[in-house]
Amino acid sequence: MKELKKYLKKLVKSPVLVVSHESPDGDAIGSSISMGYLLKELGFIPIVLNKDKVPDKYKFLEKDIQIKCLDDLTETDKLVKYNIFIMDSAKIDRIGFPLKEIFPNYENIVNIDHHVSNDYFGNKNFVFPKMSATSEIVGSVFLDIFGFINKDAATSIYTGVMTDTGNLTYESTTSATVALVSILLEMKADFNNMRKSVYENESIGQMNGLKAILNNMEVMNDGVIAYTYLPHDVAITNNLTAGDIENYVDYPRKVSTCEVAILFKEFVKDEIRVSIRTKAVVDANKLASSFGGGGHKRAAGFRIRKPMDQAMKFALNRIVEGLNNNEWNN
Ligand SMILES: [Mn+2]
Repeated sequence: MKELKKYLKKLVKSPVLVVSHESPDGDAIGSSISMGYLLKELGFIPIVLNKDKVPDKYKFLEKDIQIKCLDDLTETDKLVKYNIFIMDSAKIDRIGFPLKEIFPNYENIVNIDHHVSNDYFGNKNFVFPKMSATSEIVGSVFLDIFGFINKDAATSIYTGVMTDTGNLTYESTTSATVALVSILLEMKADFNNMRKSVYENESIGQMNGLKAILNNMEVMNDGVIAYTYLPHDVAITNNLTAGDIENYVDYPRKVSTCEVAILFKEFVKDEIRVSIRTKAVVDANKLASSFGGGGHKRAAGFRIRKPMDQAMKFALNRIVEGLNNNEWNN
């Protein structure tokens, strides 16, 4: 963390771009907006960018700093020699667009992340797997440099930390995480607005997605595996994006016997996104890595390019086999 502080304080004034992963979640948005505020405090005029639109529930975080899409940038904007900060992304391709093609003249990649599966793709890498959220990294370095965090940045960091830690209940939560949250509240983070926007703001379409997910839920292996799926037609009819249902994998995890919860999602035909959550024994990152994905110990994901029924059969067979061989234990 000292290294990151030193790096930021010595950073030569140059154009900066802040990017986080596609289908952004609370931490991707919280960490990139708060990084934008931090860079602003340091005297930069940052551009914060994401391949995808900000999900409605996180729009309340866009105040002085807003998140642009690639279409918002002109051709001249794209030719600038940027220092590019990439937030909350374990691998460079998580940003969802070819960096070199879109920004051919970029100078430097600064990789700021907390995924254990991070592959150190940056020219500078600040990877802290013990941090509960990338937003926690930004929060602690912000505080370290300035001794305060402005209200809007504090709200962004709060949102990233709370959404990535299951409201401070996952194992990734440390006493430092809780201490930071306490400071964020002192800095007037708008927790009320966060709760209303993020947790009490679902559309009927999302509820229809949830109905399908509950309807399709099954258990196997004596209930150790609980899985369900979101069919393509339900996703399309209800106009659902990954961000809309990011937490619904928590439902199979609620089953008492469940150790591995799985949600298969088909937003694009024959491209199945698989979310994995585990409770205590199985390392979700190891499990997902064996399918070419990755993530954290309790939350990870991967993709399978097959029709839904084949993808489910393939993944479930392999997961049963792996669990029987204790392949992915902590
Ligand atoms: Mn994160």
